[in-house]
Amino acid sequence: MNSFTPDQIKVIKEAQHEADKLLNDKKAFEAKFDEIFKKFDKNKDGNIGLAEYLQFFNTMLSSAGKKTADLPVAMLNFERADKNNDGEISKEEFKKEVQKRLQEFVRRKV
Ligand SMILES: [Ca+2]
Ligand SMILES: [Ca+2]
Repeated sequence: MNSFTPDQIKVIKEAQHEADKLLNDKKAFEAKFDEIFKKFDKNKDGNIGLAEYLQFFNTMLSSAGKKTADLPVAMLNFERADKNNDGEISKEEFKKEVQKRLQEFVRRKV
């Protein structure tokens, strides 16, 4: 069951198509990723901290038509993305996270 309207489904399918194209075009992906990274690395220290990740996570959920997540859910995802457990998500770690999210998004049924 989902509660999307036909218009929303159309928008999501278009977004999925775009995401799929991005995943298959390394150059386009890198450009888009840089844009996303700059947008969420608010303090420009080259890492995504927990507060910055929270914003990313909730932006992602709302753009997928979902409610924003509880803090524990976001924290769990943050810890998973922080592969070397240094308390911050580096640019490389964040790239893997964004790729994984895009892949999940493309595979999602609407
Ligand atoms: Ca930062
Ligand atoms: Ca890290």
